[in-house]
Amino acid sequence: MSEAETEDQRIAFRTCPLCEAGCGLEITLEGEQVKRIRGDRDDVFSKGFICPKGSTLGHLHEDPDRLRKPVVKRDGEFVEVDWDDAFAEIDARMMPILAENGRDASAIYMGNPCAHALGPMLYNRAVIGALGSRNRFSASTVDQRPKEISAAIMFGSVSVPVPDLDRTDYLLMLGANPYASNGSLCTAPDFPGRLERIQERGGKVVVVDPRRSETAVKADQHLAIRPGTDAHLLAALANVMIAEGLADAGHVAEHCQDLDRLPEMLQAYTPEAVSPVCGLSADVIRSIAHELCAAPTAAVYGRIGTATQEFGTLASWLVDVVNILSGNLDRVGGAMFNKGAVGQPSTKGQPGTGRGFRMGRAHSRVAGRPEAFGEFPVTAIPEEIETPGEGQVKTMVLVGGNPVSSNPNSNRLDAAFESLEFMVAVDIYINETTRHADVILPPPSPLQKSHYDLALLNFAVRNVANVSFPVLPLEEGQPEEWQILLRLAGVLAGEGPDPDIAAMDDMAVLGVLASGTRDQWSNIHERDVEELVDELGDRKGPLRMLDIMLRTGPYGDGFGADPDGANLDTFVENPHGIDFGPLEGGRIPDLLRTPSGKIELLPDMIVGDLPRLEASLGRNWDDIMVLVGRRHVRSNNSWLHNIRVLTKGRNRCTLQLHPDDADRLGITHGAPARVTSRVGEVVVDTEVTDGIRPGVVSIPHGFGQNMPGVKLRVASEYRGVNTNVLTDEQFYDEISGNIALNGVPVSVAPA
Ligand SMILES: Nc1nc2c(c(=O)[nH]1)N[C@H]1C(S)=C(S)[C@@H](COP(=O)(O)OP(=O)(O)OC[C@H]3O[C@@H](n4cnc5c(=O)[nH]c(N)nc54)[C@H](O)[C@@H]3O)O[C@H]1N2
Ligand SMILES: Nc1nc2c(c(=O)[nH]1)N[C@H]1C(S)=C(S)[C@@H](COP(=O)(O)OP(=O)(O)OC[C@H]3O[C@@H](n4cnc5c(=O)[nH]c(N)nc54)[C@H](O)[C@@H]3O)O[C@H]1N2
Ligand code: SF4
Ligand SMILES: [Mo]
Repeated sequence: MSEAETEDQRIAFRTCPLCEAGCGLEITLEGEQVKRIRGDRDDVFSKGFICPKGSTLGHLHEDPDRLRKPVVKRDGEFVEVDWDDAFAEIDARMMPILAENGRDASAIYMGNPCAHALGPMLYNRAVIGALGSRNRFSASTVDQRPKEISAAIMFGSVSVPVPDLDRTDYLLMLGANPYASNGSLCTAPDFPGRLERIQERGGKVVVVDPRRSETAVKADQHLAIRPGTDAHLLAALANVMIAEGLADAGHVAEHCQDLDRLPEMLQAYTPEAVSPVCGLSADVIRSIAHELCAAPTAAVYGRIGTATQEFGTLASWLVDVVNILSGNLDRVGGAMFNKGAVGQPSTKGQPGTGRGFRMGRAHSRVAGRPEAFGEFPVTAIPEEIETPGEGQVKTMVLVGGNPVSSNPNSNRLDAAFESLEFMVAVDIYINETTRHADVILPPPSPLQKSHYDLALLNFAVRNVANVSFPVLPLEEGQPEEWQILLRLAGVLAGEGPDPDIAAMDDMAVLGVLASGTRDQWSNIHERDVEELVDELGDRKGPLRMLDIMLRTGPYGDGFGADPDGANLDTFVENPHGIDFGPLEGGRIPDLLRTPSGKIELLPDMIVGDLPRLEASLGRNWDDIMVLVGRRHVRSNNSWLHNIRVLTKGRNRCTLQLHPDDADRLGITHGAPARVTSRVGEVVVDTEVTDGIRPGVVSIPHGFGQNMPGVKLRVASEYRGVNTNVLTDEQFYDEISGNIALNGVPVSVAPA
């Protein structure tokens, strides 16, 4: 245990909410002043690891540009108002537009921090319900939607297998750079350290990335693949395993449907056929296939580079096909499934009882893009705002997102947002997108919130859980984020500017408990709802919801059914979290929720898209330059650039360009280059480096805060550009509709 250094100091612990690693923080406070933040050495999962961002939560809290009161736009300028006035403004201005044009004249966009905060995770659904619009969008379709779809169709629920980093002997990693990102769809604080330990125990790490990323530098082998061709490579790995008799799915074989149809589906993808496409030698491809099968244990892991590209769902699917064929799915050291403390579809119900994944239950108005998980792809946002007619989007609700920075074709989207009749944002900053808002409702800073990684702990490489409580009190009058969202929901439901949110919250709890007591799966089956409510005590809001989820989850007390089980109070007593043990193998078939009770290896959606992949084998892949992204450990998408300790130093928003391309194009290191795509153009500082594949350029996303009206004094000074001015909303993965941010055709010239 750490100790405070002086009598006035106290130490608090909480989970860092900034990225998916979820590191434990040890925070030293003096009064309401943060003195120091370092890694919590006693955290059961992160064990003291921290990155440069985690120690800046105090700076974020103190940032004078962070909004502390709602702002309303008057004559083009934001003015601070009190909370009642802000909600009255929404009621007075947005409701008439909805009354006149119908609910589909509105849209909602939910950004990345919604997956990192309890309020939005549990109460966005109230806002969505109250808004009553079919136009629902989120950052998921600029990110992981392909993987969610591939997991849902194969396993029947969003059960995404994660590489068993701590026990594997061989890791093949595609399109991920955890030395910068600290991992994604694989929750593993100190991901870099876990990789190094694979090597220390004699294992091998292979990185597939068009750039020699920080992770590739540390790997045993780096394959500088051509962007957008991971599906080809993975199909070839599967092809070799099948053709050379190496494939052995092990214990999951008997639970796979269509295993016998795979050879025919993948026969075109010989190493020789994909070699010119991927830009990798056939021998190397063959050797990776052999190594994956020969290693005592191995795991294939693909992330953003494999998802946000032209063949995103096929690549995501193939990652698990290769895991299956190499005998590594669902076994120790392979690709395994987490068993989250709050319960998941895979720990509720029975195998063979799932309804199966369905998408396309609705289609967007203008381009007819299919819904998935209740959302349309973000690529449909601009046209839905621009195109007149019934259902034209005229008002927008934005929760924790900055789409003008993060979504494709930013210039078009920016103009579309500008044209909205009304927009309300729940956000802490006035940035590229929220500058278009009419009302901004700021939630408190992370240090004033409770926290639990409801979504991300389901992808953790151990079964762990950790609840955090506020470290600092709220400012006078400041509502919690869930209260803001519920009040907004009440207004949107037509209850006027001051709805009874306590009653709404109570109703929500009764609803959750009632369905739990009704359903067979629950350990509160047929219990009395009122009695259960009493057991929950005085807590309100997300913590009460979380308590229900923990109690009914796999380690929970079942409201007394298992006196040794956990509930929220257990976590009050365990500020460093609770470790429920390593991931368990052999969970298939129990965790499957497909209608067949099997792994559905060749779903129709995949079969329908494979011809597109096969046709691309004949494409001329040379001769065009393509753009990819990257991340830096000191950034977090678009919104931490206002923290000076993170942005100081050299310009990190550079165009990485190979020396051969630089020579050919006549561009020198440090000089500005003009990058042009179908939709836009930027001028950006060049960084000539042999750490990128010839024919590929890279610009990180999230920069370019220097726009009129943005109130981010530090970030606006930064010499960066918005790379999404170049990315193209017409370039997307066919199945999921997810945007292809990588492999975007561009031309480059001296500026
Ligand atoms: N070219 C390119 N573009 C990309 C990517 C890429 O790799 N390349 N990556 C994509 C990915 S993976 C993602 S997830 C998206 C992210 O896309 P978005 O979610 O649209 O963008 P963020 O930059 O994460 O913006 C987060 C917003 O939330 C606000 N915020 C911060 N904390 C809170 C909070 O606690 N509550 C609320 N209500 N608001 C908060 C911030 O001020 C900011 O406005 O970007 C995508 N864009
Ligand atoms: N420091 C920091 N950490 C973050 C974030 C951040 O902005 N900053 N964002 C968070 C979010 S929202 C997410 S989703 C995660 C993402 O986490 P990661 O998936 O690890 O994302 P990146 O670090 O962008 O690494 C992606 C890599 O893919 C490579 N790549 C690009 N195109 C291709 C391709 O076609 N094929 C292959 N094989 N590789 C390709 C890029 O060169 C890059 O090195 O990071 C999270 N963590
Ligand atoms: S790695 Fe992620 S969770 Fe850990 S301290 Fe850094 S930003 Fe926070
Ligand atoms: Mo993301």
